[in-house]
Amino acid sequence: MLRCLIFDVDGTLADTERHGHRPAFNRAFADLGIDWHWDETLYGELLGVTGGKERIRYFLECYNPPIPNDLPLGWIDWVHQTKTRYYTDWVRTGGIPPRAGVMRLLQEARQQGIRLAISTTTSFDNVTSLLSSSFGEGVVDWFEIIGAGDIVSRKKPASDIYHYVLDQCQIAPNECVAIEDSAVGLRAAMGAGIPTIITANDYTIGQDFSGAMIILDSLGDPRIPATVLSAPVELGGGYLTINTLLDLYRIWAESQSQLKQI
Ligand code: XBP
Ligand code: MG
Repeated sequence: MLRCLIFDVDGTLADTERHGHRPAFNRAFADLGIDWHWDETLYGELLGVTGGKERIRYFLECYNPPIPNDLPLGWIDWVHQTKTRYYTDWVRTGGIPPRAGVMRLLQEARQQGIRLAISTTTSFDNVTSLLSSSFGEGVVDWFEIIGAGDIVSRKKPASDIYHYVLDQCQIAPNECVAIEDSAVGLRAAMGAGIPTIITANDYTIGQDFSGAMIILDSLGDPRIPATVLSAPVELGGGYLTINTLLDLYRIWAESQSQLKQI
């Protein structure tokens, strides 16, 4: 039985990578006199590495960028803290709205008594700022558990953050559905045995989503219908309802029991 929906944050709940994280990184680089600019294309590549600090380190190792001589010790943390400040300042203005269909699906899930949780690579404070400012006061409390950031040592595509959430919720993976936007997120959720829905965005649309229950370009809404990229069921009205999600879950559960019989 489906008991819990586990949401990713960046790129899934809202387009925070495009409208928040990337510009905030660039402003932080400029503040420290680091002559780097992560444009849309480059940032799309760098998103293969999750975690802001990890992303900076990966860029240093693999892209051979110029580095000023006079950077203080621990400058990566400094850049990341500065970036986080810019990010949360912007988020707190309500500047990044929920993606299409997210609020609707959250509300439907609550009405049906389905539990909600979050599994993300970004920090707890980034998540709560986004939820309070763009989703509404009190929405933070809709989520039973917010598994975030450095609470686990290995970030996605490792499954640690999903295992953490399952553990905290005291729930089995096959009683949950994860909602992710990226191939790394999909690997993390599926690695923990959780069936996963993909709502791709402009950064992730061409990625390999093999194994996902359904692939959409958003959850969709009556006025902003989703494009279906791959689906075993009809998406009535162009948006994913809880009832369609329950159908998908049944199909997934049947396929699992057939696999066991083989
Ligand atoms: C997305 C990420 C994060 C953010 C930056 O996480 O990869 O690294 O880009 O976050 P998810 P921080 O899709 O799992 O929500 O700078 O706070 O690390
Ligand atoms: Mg994501």
